[in-house]
Amino acid sequence: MLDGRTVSLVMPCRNEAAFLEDLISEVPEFFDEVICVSNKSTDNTVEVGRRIESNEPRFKLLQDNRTADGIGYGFAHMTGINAASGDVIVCADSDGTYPVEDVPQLWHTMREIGVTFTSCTRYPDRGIPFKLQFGVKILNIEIALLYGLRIHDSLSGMWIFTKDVKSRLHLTEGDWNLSPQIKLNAYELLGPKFKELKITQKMRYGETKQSYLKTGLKHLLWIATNRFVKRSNVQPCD
Ligand SMILES: Nc1nc2c(ncn2[C@@H]2O[C@H](COP(=O)(O)OP(=O)(O)OP(=O)(O)O)[C@@H](O)[C@H]2O)c(=O)[nH]1
Ligand SMILES: [Mg+2]
Repeated sequence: MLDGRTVSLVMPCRNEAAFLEDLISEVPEFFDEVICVSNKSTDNTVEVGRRIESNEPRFKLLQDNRTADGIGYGFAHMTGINAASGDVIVCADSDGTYPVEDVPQLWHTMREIGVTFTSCTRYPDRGIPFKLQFGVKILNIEIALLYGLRIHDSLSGMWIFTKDVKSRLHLTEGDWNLSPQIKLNAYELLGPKFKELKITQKMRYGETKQSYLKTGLKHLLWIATNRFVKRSNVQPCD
């Protein structure tokens, strides 16, 4: 609980069996609920998740096996967010890179400045490899030019938002593009109640499986296409 509000943590998860128990054992007490959504894991993520469920009452392992071009990151998030019952919802990867322990401070800042959706930015951070910094920068510029949103981290995978925002985000992207979509939809919906707040990324548990160039090019295309496709179901800012 934070300030009398219940808090849910939603994490997409594919093939994270080796570190899932460690990760969940470190989830701070203020989270009332932890929902991990596996998508076509080929290791024993699901079995490990079932074992954690029997020891950790806050933990639930869900499965969503839909994919778009083999990726289910967005589908997993949609399922997890939909299932989350908290007054405040925190989304973060299940590879240990996002500092979920910083949520109380971030939430405090959100309340102080009257924000209902935060995208947690990893940038600026000189420690992040140049090719990733460069790729994210190009997407940030594309978003600024096409949407008028100045953002430092178009691909951050950590977001904090309130329950009332959840049902109005109208998420549809099943692959990696859910990440820019959630930010753009939140910004369109909330205007100044959308804000980035700085976090410091941590080292990943395990090896990366990400194809940075392929994923980056797909983002570049999606961000442009989305700008000119009618987004009739996103309500304008309050
Ligand atoms: N459910 C689901 N989760 C996924 C899928 N692909 C990746 N994930 C999870 O989504 C999170 C982000 O994936 P990562 O592989 O870390 O991608 P990334 O953060 O861009 O790259 P890294 O530099 O390797 O951290 C991780 O927690 C993965 O377990 C998928 O297709 N389905
Ligand atoms: Mg990651």
